Amino acid sequence: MLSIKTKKMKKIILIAFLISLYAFASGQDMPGMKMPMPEKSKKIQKKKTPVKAAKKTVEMKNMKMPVSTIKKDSTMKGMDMPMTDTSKEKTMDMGNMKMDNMDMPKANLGPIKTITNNTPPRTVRYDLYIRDTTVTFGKKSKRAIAVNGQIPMPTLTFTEGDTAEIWVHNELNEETSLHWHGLFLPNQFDGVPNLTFMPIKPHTTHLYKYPIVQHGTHWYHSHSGLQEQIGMYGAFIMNKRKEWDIPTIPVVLSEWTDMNPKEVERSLHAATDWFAIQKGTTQSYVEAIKTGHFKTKVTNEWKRMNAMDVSDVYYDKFLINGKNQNQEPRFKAGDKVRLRIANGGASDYFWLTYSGGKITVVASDGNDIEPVEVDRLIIAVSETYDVVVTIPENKSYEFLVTPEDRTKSASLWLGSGQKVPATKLPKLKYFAGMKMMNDMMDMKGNMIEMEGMSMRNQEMDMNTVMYPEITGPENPGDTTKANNMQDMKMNDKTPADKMNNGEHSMAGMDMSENNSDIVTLNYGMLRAPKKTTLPDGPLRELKFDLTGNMNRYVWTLDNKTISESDKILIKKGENVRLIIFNNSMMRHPMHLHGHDFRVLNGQGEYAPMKNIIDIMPMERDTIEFAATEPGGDWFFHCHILYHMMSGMGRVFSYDNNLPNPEIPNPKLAWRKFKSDDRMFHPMGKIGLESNGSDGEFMFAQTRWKASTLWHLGLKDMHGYESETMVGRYLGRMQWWYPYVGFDYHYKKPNPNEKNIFGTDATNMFGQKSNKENRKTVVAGIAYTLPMLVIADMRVDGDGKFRFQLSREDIPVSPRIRMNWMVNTDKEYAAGLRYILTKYFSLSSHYDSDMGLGAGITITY
Ligand SMILES: [Cu+2]
Repeated sequence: MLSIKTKKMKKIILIAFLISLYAFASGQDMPGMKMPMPEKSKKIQKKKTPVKAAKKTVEMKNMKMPVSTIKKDSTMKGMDMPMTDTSKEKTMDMGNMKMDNMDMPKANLGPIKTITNNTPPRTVRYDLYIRDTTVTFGKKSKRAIAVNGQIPMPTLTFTEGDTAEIWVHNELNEETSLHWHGLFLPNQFDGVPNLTFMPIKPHTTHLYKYPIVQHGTHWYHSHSGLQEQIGMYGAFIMNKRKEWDIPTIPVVLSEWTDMNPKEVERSLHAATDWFAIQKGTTQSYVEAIKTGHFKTKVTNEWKRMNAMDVSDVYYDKFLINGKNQNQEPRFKAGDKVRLRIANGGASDYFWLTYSGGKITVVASDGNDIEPVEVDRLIIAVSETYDVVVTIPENKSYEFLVTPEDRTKSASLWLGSGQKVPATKLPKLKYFAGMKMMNDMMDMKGNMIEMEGMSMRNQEMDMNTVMYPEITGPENPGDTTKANNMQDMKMNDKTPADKMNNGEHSMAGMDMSENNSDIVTLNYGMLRAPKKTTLPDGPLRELKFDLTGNMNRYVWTLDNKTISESDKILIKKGENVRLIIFNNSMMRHPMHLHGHDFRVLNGQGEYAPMKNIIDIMPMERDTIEFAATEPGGDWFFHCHILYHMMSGMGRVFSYDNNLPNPEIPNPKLAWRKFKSDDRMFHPMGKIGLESNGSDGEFMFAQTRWKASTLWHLGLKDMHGYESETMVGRYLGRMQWWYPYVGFDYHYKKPNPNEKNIFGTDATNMFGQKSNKENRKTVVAGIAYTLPMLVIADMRVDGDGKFRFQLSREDIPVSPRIRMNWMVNTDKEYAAGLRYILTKYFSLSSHYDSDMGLGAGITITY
């Protein structure tokens, strides 16, 4: 029997739940409610900037940026910036933080001989045979696709003025396509299946024939499904009539996974963190506590974020021209070598570093730029850069290619003799990154824009806080770093503090003391050698937000997928300006087909021309292009393969409606084109334990989810339940999930039941329970609360209410996940799972109906 007092208590608790749900649902904190974190009262100290004689560095420590909504002041408190005019030295080099109007580290390549091609323009024919093959790049032999027996596909070389005649022989048992990335060509040859032509059917031949009207380093790849991930990428080089007479090597970068890419895609949608486990980047509570970042972790989950990540997929190998280790021994001391680098990876950015000295960047996306000398650069997915490196002595120098997540690397060795390795990039400081993300994101899941700070064109790499080579080690035990760390800690205020203070600080953004002389390329440094101003014409301005939802792996523009949006009509002769804000937690390499755009990077009339723009979180970038094509549909999309497939893109369509001879049925083609991001992915979790089986299986896509879950005890008194539901996720962050379904519940009453809430014959609302024999429809709404707790309110056809709180997959340790659930039907459960492999975990859980059990859980 329950006392009246406890009954009252329960009602109070319940009401409190409901009120808090309402409060969070409306996206606001309760008045006077604070984050559940202790406040810090330490005052922030300003530190004097050490101005060294030759190297001018700027400290961004304790840098605060006023948030636009709170203060309109654009001064940067606590930020001292000694402006210098030392021309040779890097001025204001704050890691990657470069401010406007600064001298650039110009390069002096010295005299380079040129060679003139006097062969008259001609038709260059290639025959490409696309075949299935088996490779062992990783640990196992796996299926791949080779062209003419090669991975990467053969390098296709032309000279400006030639005509390309490329015969594609599809010997696969599936459709394929080839897209010529960065090329200006008639739309019907652009190679986007179901958009610019119909896919190349199995065992047929397709001819691409178009004039070569430009020059530079480009590449080509399949635009069908996930074929690009398993070998369908290659270099596409268009020489000028007059080229530099130095050795030139096409360098195609890529990743390899032993996992079938379809499974990669499904796993991303299934929100498994198996890739993080493989990378060792789970960022669990145990790791957080061990490294003193407990509060950071709590804040992160409070803001409903999952672990910080810089890349989505775990890869088994990284490849340069199809090999992990490449040798080019033919070079001698003093040789200059031009590398024509294309990132043919499906989802990874790469750091490029060289042990033989500086890297001189001479072109980007096939367009020449004023040479610029750097220590390193990052190449976005599908970008190309031409760089020149020098062989200093008769040794073998390492050109090191490191994926952004720094899990592994690949090397190209230039020269022969003693090996001179490049410095490996140290592991990322994930908790520093997490802290930064916490500060960048508000409670509604929006990236806070820093006014008065130019967050654009990669000029300020927020990820710098994660780079130990610039911001020092994660947990320095040594005292030399004590001051440094002290400063970082001072910024360790809770978001609530900051909001209260009306300011926003970039916690831990210290980019000064260590190695600040590393010069990293950013878009602000790219300057075209000739004016790139657009021809006169009417200007169209379009704005996009890059949006996404990590948890459900939905990637969109303005919260709409490709299939949810219409084509954007443009007119020949007009100039189109795109202002793009990245309101997501990941960087996105946005690519426009068939046109180069100017990147408005502060270089005025000399803005560089590119076809890819990497946009970091919180950045607002502006690009513009002249609509010069006679017609056609031109794809504009994120080039991370799995982002594109989930719908991150748009189609620019010339409004003159010129029929495309390659698309006989445009309506059907358009429908097929949109099917990629509408795909449902299966996923599930099946527990087989000594007390019965608990599980859930579902099919989900961008918005819709159909699921069935069950609790099957071994005895009648343990109960049997099965619930099948269909629902739709709402809102940009998809925190809301209304659903309808059918619930079947049978349970034999247990007279000896030991329920902590007393008898479960009635629910907490005082309604008589129908769980003994429930066969009824249900309707409800679930909402994701801070700490990633799911609140679920539902009513069934018998008029019974149920309110439930639950949390899945709490990352206790790198491989241990915890879950719990409690509801007003007086049901509760808690469990632990130790992840053995991607699909199997050891698990144990206690359930108020089924008791304690242990066994295995299959995750799919
Ligand atoms: Cu993307």
